[in-house]
Amino acid sequence: MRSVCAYCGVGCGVRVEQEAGQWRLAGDEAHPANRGALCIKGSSLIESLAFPERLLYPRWQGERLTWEGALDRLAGELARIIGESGPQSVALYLSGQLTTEDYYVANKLMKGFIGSPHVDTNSRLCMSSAVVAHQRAFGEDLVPACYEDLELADLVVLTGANTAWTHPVLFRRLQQARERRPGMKLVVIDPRQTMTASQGDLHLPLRPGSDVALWNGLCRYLLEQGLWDKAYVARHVAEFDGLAAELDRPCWHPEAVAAACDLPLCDLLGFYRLFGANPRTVTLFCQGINQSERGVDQAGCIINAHLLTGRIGKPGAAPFSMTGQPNAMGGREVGGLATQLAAHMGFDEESRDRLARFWGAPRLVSGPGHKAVALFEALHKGEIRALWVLGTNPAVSLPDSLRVREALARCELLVVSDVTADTDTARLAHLLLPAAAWGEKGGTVTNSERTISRQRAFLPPPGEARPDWWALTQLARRLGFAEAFPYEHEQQIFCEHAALSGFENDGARQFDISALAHLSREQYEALTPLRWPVNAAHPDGCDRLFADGRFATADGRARLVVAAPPAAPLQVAPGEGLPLLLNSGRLRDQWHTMTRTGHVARLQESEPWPTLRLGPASLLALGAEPGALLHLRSAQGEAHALAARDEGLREGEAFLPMHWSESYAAGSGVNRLLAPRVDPLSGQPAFKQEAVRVSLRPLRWQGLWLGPQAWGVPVDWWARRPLVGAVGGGVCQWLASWSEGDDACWARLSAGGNWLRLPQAKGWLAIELAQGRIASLLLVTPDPMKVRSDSLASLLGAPLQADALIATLDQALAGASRLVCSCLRVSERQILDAIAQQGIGEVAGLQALLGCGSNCGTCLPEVARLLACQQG
Ligand SMILES: Nc1nc2c(c(=O)[nH]1)N[C@H]1C(S)=C(S)[C@@H](COP(=O)(O)OP(=O)(O)OC[C@H]3O[C@@H](n4cnc5c(=O)[nH]c(N)nc54)[C@H](O)[C@@H]3O)O[C@H]1N2
Ligand SMILES: Nc1nc2c(c(=O)[nH]1)N[C@H]1C(S)=C(S)[C@@H](COP(=O)(O)OP(=O)(O)OC[C@H]3O[C@@H](n4cnc5c(=O)[nH]c(N)nc54)[C@H](O)[C@@H]3O)O[C@H]1N2
Ligand code: SF4
Ligand SMILES: [Mo]
Repeated sequence: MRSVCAYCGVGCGVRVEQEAGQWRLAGDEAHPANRGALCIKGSSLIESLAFPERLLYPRWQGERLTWEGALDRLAGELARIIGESGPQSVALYLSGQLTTEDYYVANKLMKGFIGSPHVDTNSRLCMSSAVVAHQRAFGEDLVPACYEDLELADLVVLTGANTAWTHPVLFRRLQQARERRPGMKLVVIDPRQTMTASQGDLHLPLRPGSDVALWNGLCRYLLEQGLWDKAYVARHVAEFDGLAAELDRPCWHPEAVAAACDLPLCDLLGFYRLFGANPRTVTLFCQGINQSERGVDQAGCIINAHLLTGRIGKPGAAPFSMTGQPNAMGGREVGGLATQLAAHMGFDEESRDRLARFWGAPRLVSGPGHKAVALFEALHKGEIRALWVLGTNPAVSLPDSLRVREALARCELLVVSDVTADTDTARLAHLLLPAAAWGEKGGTVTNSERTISRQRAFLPPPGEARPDWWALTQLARRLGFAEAFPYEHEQQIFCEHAALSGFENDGARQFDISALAHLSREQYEALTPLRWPVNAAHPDGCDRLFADGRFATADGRARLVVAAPPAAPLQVAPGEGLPLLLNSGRLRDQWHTMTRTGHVARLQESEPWPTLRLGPASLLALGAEPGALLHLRSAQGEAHALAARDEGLREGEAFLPMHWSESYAAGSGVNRLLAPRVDPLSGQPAFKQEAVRVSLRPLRWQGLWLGPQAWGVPVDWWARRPLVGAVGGGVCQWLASWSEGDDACWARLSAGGNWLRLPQAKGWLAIELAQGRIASLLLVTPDPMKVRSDSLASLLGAPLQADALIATLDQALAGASRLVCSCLRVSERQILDAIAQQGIGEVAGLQALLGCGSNCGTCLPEVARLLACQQG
């Protein structure tokens, strides 16, 4: 059966088949996004379904109840709250990981029938700056290009995107195109030298937040050098004079721009020349551009450069906003953001009237609702009394997360639909609703290049888990809207959505999939990937928009935008500790708040612990070795993480991954530190910049706990991961204490259970015995980072034998080796040994011997770096 990956916005097709009772998954060769390739996350989809705490039944305050009971209760409570405080007192918070069908029903119910405009989505944190930039420039939220354009381009610019890690299959496509056409150039613009940047022909490590200067500087250069397309601009682009006047200011001179961006002038000009010389240029941008107080302007300035040169709507030429989540684009189609209506309609009279008639909606909202950050603020104030969260974990992913938690905890009625009860948001819910997971539900999703793909169910939902659209439909019926919510199958919803996109659409809205409005159930089941629009003019879909130079504005012309100089860099308040600018983002093998990856052992191995990445000078200034516990403080809050060395950071800057929730570590979530600063136009939070102070946290003891369950005693800081190497699973947990000595820890341990304490050179090992076998253990050691936990894990369940114990301990203490290639499970040590002992001198040789980098290839630059270090 064919389906589509549940992780990133590349939207790779997968094939799932049963073999000898086991489900096997592979890439779908027929899917246009990936042509058979998959990255490590995609390949781990089947394993990811073994959720540790699957939510199987509806629960009200922890008590199991039936769906009937849950929905009656929900409808009753909502009706009461709406009766008392009006429809504006209830809200929905949705997710780019829902299907288009889920999303459509949620929006219709709230914006058309309940009459509350407060429906926003985690796409606000992700895509909303790009959405507004598209609307400003093109008149509609339209992504003009397709993935093939990255292969056809002569110059690819990746900015604010760590594509090698976050959209690996697309990056692989790009790399393969570069192998075929070595003349093709790749420029990466990112303050960090990421795995993506290290593979570029040119890396511009610009000062964070200086992107407007970089792109305005480029536009000025293009004008000055006569490298713009005068004829194209004359015919298809408006507001040229305004931009030209702005660009005349001295702050956009190359010298001034180089200073603002903190880049060598020759590198800056090198990029400008490359851009000027290559008509086939694609600029792909992602969160380094969107997640900023200037997100809309930054995206707008990138689009300006493409409009000025007419590089849009042509093969190999476009500005390309890459979407993050598998269905961020589908959410935008149905109006998932509080600032839109369905089918790319706005709140103008005509659109509202059209939508109200199409839906037969009694209470169509009159204007936009709260954007995510404001929505949670309204919740905090009690203006919103009931909130239903579907498919997202706002307690972790919103900025100022402690305040968000407070808001959630105060909420009178918090409903959470999720696949697991083990999320920071779900733990605060009054009503928990069990959602069918990927693999258990059908529907459609749209990827970054507008390709609509079918997600198909191949597993029965466990327990009483149900698709989200079903729960929403049942609620709608209970609230008295049965007639407008007749859905018994996703196909009915999809066809209605498709029909709406074409309803009274004379071409003014380019999002039009009306050719799919009459799909039968069989046709819907058999639907193959299609790139929208899919209508009378484009019955088979459409690769590129704006090919004719006509945009979705009233006069058909695109708009250039004027953006003022970037604001002054963030200042760190005076105080103790090292002042740093904190950046945040993603790791290759984790997905967001880890609910879908944290329990998969092989996805944990390359980065098992929450680490703050710092440059060598910062580490030196702190007196911290890698693995030391650090305390981070900002105006907003505090957090802890382990020190890690990253030579690719600009000095004075640090990077903390966004993934760690309270399920996986004590207070290591980056959003505890971030102020809720947002872009004024899009409301997208500025996740990439916060001023922090960092200091070393001196410890009384620390160590590793290995056991079947998590450590049960309070301890100052901990982080945990699934245990690799133990029969029957278990937990490996890093424990650290600054308030209590190790003797107190031992006294508490030995008071219960059958414990043995064995002194070590620098610490001790405590072993719990049950029926003569090792049940769990605690190794107190000054440097847990260096311990091979998989060796230790082999002790669990084994009988206590002195020789074996000593041999295993020696092995464990001899040092852990980081996993470099997650796909083929090749560690740094294996690679170094192959170089030193077998004399392998080339990446290809290492690939042939060990297999590293031969699947998704994202680790190849690291393999090359290890080789260079050993040889150098
Ligand atoms: N492995 C993995 N892949 C994912 C996800 C995941 O959780 N894990 N999530 C998916 C989702 S929802 C999304 S939105 C995408 C995000 O994909 P990306 O945007 O590629 O990922 P990020 O790591 O958030 O940030 C990208 C880069 O922006 C840089 N940056 C920071 N500040 C600036 C700046 O001022 N200017 C510029 N030019 N760059 C800056 C950061 O250093 C970082 O390397 O990834 C998707 N893919
Ligand atoms: N500091 C910082 N913060 C960030 C970012 C950053 O770069 N830095 N990036 C932001 C971005 S771009 C994004 S997209 C967000 C992501 O942040 P979130 O959306 O909060 O993160 P997820 O972990 O993906 O949450 C999805 C939830 O839905 C559940 N789920 C999975 N499938 C289903 C389903 O079918 N139905 C239902 N009902 N539930 C399901 C999962 O178990 C999980 O709990 O984080 C944002 N926050
Ligand atoms: S690149 Fe994205 S869509 Fe493709 S397999 Fe990996 S996570 Fe899934
Ligand atoms: Mo995202």
